[in-house]
Amino acid sequence: MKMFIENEIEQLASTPFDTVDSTKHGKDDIDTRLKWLGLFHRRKHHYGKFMMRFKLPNGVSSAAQTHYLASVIEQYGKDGCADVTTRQNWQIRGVVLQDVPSILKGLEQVGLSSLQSGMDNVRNPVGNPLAGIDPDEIIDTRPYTEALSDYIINNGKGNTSITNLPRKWNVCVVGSHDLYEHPHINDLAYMPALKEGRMGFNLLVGGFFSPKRCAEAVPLDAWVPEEEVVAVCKAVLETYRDLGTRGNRQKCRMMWLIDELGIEEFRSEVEKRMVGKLSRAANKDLISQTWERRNYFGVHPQKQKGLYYIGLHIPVGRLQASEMHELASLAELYGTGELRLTVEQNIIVPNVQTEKLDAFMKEPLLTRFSASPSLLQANLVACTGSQFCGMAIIETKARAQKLTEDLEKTMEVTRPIRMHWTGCPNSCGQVQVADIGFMGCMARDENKKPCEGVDIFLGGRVGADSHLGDMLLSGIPCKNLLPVVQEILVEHFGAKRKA
Ligand code: SRM
Ligand code: SF4
Repeated sequence: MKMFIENEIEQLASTPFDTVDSTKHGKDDIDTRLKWLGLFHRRKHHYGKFMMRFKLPNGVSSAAQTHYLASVIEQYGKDGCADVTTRQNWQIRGVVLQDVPSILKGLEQVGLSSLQSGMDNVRNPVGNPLAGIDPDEIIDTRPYTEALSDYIINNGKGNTSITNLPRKWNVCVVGSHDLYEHPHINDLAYMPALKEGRMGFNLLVGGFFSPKRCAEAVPLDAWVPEEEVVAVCKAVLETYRDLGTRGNRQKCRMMWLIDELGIEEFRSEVEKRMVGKLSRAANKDLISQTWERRNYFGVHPQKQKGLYYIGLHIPVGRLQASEMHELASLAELYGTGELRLTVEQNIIVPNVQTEKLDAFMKEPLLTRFSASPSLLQANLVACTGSQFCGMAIIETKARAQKLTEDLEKTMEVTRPIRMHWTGCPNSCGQVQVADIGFMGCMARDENKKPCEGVDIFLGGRVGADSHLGDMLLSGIPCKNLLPVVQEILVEHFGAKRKA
């Protein structure tokens, strides 16, 4: 943070990479401390190159932002690419240290920040990807996710009071019955709820995934009016910062503190850090328990008459520079330049007028980013995996694509099936929320030789009856996966084999 606030990054960037990497302190800067500035050195699989992660509240990306990020990665040739992440965010790749000061300036000019996006920091605030455009929305989440982000990074200047949390921390604001934001797996989730006629939010706390333990968020029995969204976030974060354990990193997420104190004691610690009393939860939140989660692909009318949003499928969230430029240009030509990123690693183009719809749907880019993806492709999610991630046990993105294509060729399904892949037990690809989840592990082949494999999860739910899935099978070699998944599709999802 000091490097950013006092501009020491200029000095680091002007030192040859090998020189920085030759000392213990320099190595630690490169591999760990730069994560506070959103820079992740890919030492194992992309030496000398950084992944850069941002704050993109609510997943809203303007044309200027999308074009700018594309212009950064295009200078890195085949090393440069971008991903839509499972927190409706952009990540770019190929960044070299010497370019960082100019990239930071460029980011500022387009209103983006990479601050505090890794290590023990608050991650991208997630909101409803259809905020402000959905005829059925309960509340527009954008003002809240933006206010949260502004507080978290102090309007892009850095907020050092919350940059040394016991561990990472996730927040989301729910805006529709669909629960696109996955409130049950965030450390703090705001659920829209009316109390005595006032709009506000009931709070859920403590949802998280980690290799040793996964927990669904629990009610805090607290309600805040909409104007106290930031104040209560600050109070929860300060409670966690002040009281959370800082020992074994497998036991430091906020739920461990909630368990240690008990929910009432945790609540009273939060209340102590607020001005005034914390209200008890409203009797009921505004989420319908019988709502069927909607599909956002294709063309849908917005709440604004004569305007439409179009959901596009981005295969496993990966884009090249030219594709990002093209998407941003399409959004400018047909809409207002804006893109909405989703936690399923897809993109929605909002604000397209009726008379422009036909031409939009004929754009060549839609043959790659389909508006009507197949039932198996549409919700396919895959984390970074071993192509770039040093923690990965297996390759994910290409493998997820290949298996899905093989399943499409051989199976007939009648409803969307959400398949998630994650390269290791950290579960960045959220296998526990998937219909079928694949978590990377080492397995043994028929000759007892170690090979890349997966543990298979089944039965995760999102939406009204959200709950986490359980492991069904363990240690299946990846090369033997096709018949195993075909069988799961038949047995659990009513699929039929093609002739
Ligand atoms: Fe994650 C660490 C990628 C969402 C749980 N995650 C990492 C690192 C930074 C590891 C590293 O240094 O290489 C990965 C960077 C790989 C790369 O090069 O891209 C990484 N995580 C991702 C992304 C990009 C996956 C994706 O393909 O979309 C997601 C970025 C979201 C963002 O924009 O900020 C991502 N990670 C998640 C999620 C999902 C979520 O937030 O809903 C989780 C599980 C939920 C949670 O945290 O409660 C998640 N990531 C982890 C963990 C395990 C945390 C724990 O408490 O044990 C780690 C490892 C760690 O922190 O020690 C980790
Ligand atoms: Fe890397 Fe593991 Fe996260 Fe995948 S789940 S991005 S392999 S840390």
